[in-house]
Amino acid sequence: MVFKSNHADLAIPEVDIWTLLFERNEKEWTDDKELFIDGETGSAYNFTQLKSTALNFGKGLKSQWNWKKGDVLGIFSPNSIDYAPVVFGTLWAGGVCSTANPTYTVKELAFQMKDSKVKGIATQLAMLPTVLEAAQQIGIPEDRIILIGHDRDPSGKLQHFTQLKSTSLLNLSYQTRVDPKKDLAFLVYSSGTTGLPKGVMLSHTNIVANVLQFSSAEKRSGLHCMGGPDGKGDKQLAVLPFYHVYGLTCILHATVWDGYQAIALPKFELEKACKLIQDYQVTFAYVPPPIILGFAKHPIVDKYDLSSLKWLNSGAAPLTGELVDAVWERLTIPTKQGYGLSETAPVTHMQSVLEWAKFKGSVGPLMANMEAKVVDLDGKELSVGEDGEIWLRGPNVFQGYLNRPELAKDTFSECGFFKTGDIGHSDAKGNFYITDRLKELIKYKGFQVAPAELEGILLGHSEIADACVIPAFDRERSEEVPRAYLVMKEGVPRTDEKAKELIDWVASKVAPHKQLRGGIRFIDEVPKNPSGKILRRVLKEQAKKEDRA
Ligand code: 4UW
Repeated sequence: MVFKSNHADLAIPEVDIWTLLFERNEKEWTDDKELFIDGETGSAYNFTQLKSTALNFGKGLKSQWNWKKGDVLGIFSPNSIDYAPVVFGTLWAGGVCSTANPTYTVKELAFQMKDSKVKGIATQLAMLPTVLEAAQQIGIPEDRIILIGHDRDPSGKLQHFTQLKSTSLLNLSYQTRVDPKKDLAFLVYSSGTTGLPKGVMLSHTNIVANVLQFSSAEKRSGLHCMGGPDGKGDKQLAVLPFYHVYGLTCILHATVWDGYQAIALPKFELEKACKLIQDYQVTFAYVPPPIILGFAKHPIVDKYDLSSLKWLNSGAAPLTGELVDAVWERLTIPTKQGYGLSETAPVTHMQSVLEWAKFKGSVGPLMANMEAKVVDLDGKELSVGEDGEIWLRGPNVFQGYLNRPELAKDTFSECGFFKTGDIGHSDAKGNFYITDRLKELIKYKGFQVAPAELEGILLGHSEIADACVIPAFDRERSEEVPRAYLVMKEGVPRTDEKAKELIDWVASKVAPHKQLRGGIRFIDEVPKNPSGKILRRVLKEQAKKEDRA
């Protein structure tokens, strides 16, 4: 059967993101309301400042960098309020943003920037050594690197994004027109169901649709924008990284659409987050489960008055009912859940805050304009209560993987459903439950780890004959972690010391979230099917048994 959203379809306008957010006739709040506030310095952008800074940047790109429709800007930065004008200015100029994880190594950054063919990179001073090296490797000249954030380049060589000059040529002062349905707005990277990270092509319409779907779901939840210049109204803690689609749509875009205030922190630190909640009277936060765990269990939380918080929303990784209960017992606030993927821009399911206790463990019903199928391994459609792979269709579903048209047939069904690689079911009321993962992906604290990437690195080691990386479960911290099963070459000791040496060796080559926190196990052979495909399930089951023991 096809599961349809319980909510009436929304009219999704055929406009680009800039037009939706900035060329609007009506909004419930005034232009001088501060939308993005830097939690560390207190500096802020109100709507007017955001729009004019973004416009200046967009004009600067066109004048100084000869920016054309479809040109790509790489953004490599932790959360900064400058992320907003840089993204929106690039979109105004017809560009596409390729947003990268700010903890990437040179190699990881160079891979994404090259793959998405960036014309320039926006970054922060502290990250310059990584960017300069990556840029040199892929042939991006130094004058195509611009800074965002507080710090300026002491050598004066690199421009700050606010310094890009625009000429007065008339044709450069108009927004570059795009086709919202076809033209891309973002390239975010995801490994999908298998293999290495790939550019997820998100069009303007994908994001416009998801902002509206998400906003209407949250309004049903009782999130209201009562804000005005006095700062009243709903405020969110913006700790989800803006480079990730969850922070990009649900914070960066939704804040401008709905007029909440977003208090931005470059990095999650529980004590700083608690202090900001207390000082700014934050009312809600979108966070992954490890942060929920902090709110539920960490002693530091008791030092602060968090009574302004109305609810938390968890997503990006599984959340246990015990954790939901623990938050309620400590803070007397609901923790609701959402679900989505980079490929769906991202939100597809959203629990209402009014139903968090009734359907604990559910990610909620399908959002408006969405349809789903649950299918077995042969593609047979299943019905209510039966677990199978979740397939999704809607205006927020992406355009395919960049430069990988051959993946389309495995990614989409014949009737245009996107195959998520997640396993779950719907109950009779349309609430979905995610119960397992069919795909290879590992999620560490909500961050993607592609097993194929770690296996590639491990196979490059002179002592390793074969490798398989799978998700293990760290029971103490209640989180998924990558674990490697290795076949060593003859004569190599299979000792704890060797395992530690290899774990450190991998750590020196990857971003922190990809480290082998689940350890290394030595085996005689990686299980494979007759055509040589790794049978991950076998090792996943083995890991499950080990982790339970
Ligand atoms: N429970 C179990 C969940 C859940 C989950 C995601 O890195 P990506 O591509 O994307 C994300 C998106 C997170 C997200 C989107 C919208 C939303 O409302 C929300 O909460 C509000 C979170 O992380 O990884 C996608 C993969 O992450 C897993 C699942 O395996 C999915 O395919 N995942 N949310 N609630 N697993």
